[in-house]
Amino acid sequence: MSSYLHRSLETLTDRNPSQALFKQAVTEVFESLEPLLHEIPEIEANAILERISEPERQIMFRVTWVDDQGCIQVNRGYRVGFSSALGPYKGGMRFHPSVELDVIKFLAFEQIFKNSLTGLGIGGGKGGSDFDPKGKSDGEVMRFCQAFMSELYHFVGEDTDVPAGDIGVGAREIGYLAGQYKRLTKRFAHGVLTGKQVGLGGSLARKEATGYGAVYFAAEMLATRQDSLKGKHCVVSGSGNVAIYCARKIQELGGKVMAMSDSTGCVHDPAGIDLDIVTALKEVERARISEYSNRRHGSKFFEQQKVWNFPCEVAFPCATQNELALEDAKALLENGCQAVIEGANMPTTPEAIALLREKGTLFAPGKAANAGGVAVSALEMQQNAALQNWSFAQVDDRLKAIMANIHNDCVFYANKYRRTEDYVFGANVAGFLKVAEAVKSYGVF
Ligand code: NDP
Ligand code: 2IT
Repeated sequence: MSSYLHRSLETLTDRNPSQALFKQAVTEVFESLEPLLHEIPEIEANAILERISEPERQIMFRVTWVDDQGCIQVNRGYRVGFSSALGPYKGGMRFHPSVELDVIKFLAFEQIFKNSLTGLGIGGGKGGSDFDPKGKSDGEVMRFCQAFMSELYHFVGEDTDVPAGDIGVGAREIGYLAGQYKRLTKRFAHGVLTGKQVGLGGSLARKEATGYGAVYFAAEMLATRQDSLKGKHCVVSGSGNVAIYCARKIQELGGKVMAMSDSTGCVHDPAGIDLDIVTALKEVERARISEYSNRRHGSKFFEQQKVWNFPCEVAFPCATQNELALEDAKALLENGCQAVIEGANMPTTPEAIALLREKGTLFAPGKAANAGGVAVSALEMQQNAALQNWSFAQVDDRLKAIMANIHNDCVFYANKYRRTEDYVFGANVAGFLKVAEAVKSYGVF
């Protein structure tokens, strides 16, 4: 390891003790940059690694709201603006009890390079809260979102920071946040939030974009081996926004989705998952995935089990970070898995990635494969700014083209540095170079 890289990672650990996820995300990117550090001495001379791994701003705030029993509840809100080198901070917000600064920092850091890969002029940010939407009434979710935006509205804006959804935050929550923004500022929330319902200025195909984009990326990858998703058995973890539309597109392209999951366990369906049931359970009823087995003859629910133990040729982790560990990678390999495409952010542990790569499995990192969501968010910003509404097909065509470009960029840099099929390397280098150039061009600040 170069001494600059070593020093940068040591400093990072010293400055961020007990932020293991943030360190994991930075280490993966920095290790990919090793060959560039020798070739481009300006990276060290301009302290790019130090600057790129320290957030420009980190906002933490108290969120106080009243539950249905009339009790006062206190949560913590976060918004990290990591890098505005390429544009306003852009990234989702996560509402989940596991949220803490470490989680938001790792996600915001990943977002810098993902957003750079889209080529759409957006910086990297992320936010959220330890609020748990599960089991909360609609009124409670609304009051929480109103309280959250009452603090956040000072910091967002179309040229500064544009939040969107992530785990636990979908169109319902974005609607409540937009409503409160409007109430406080007397301005329409156009351009300040993305992932809005279509009636509030949202983009068609935003809901589908992350999942569809991951499958478009998978199709591009398989095509490099003269292969396709047609007839492939697939497993998809999670059953939220990303997982559902990933599974839909797999089926549209002729693949068969054998298993899906949530945090309680997974369902396996030998006839292939019926997505109308999953969508009704998750988008309408907000029910648990175990209910699927009650509605579909021949399927089975496995409590607290992951989808990785079922035979498949292609696996799509679409739930959460570090959900695919070394033993899961071993199970996938034993069962004949040929490709892993990350719909979620950092779902595969470094040990699992190393094993999959060593065995020749195609592996797509989230910052490339799940960039479709944020890309269509940027298209939503374009539509809002131009007071336009594009058709589903127009947005979907742009999404397809963007995913193909990201794929090409990954392959280009992997080949350039003789790291054929190393999409982790290709994505990190392609994403980094644009940001590094911008940071340098601005001068020191
Ligand atoms: P949702 O809230 O819609 O769904 C999340 C799914 O993952 C649920 O099935 C949930 O199960 C499961 N899950 C969440 N946390 C855990 C956990 N700790 N252990 C096990 N299962 C868990 O979120 P999204 O689909 O939007 O997000 C999924 C992933 O994709 C995240 O990593 C997110 O960062 C990433 N992503 C999202 C994008 C978007 O546009 N929404 C864009 C790019 C990436 P349960 O309901 O039981 O908690
Ligand atoms: O991780 C992600 O890219 C997202 N949650 C989507 C961010 C966005 O701004 O649409």
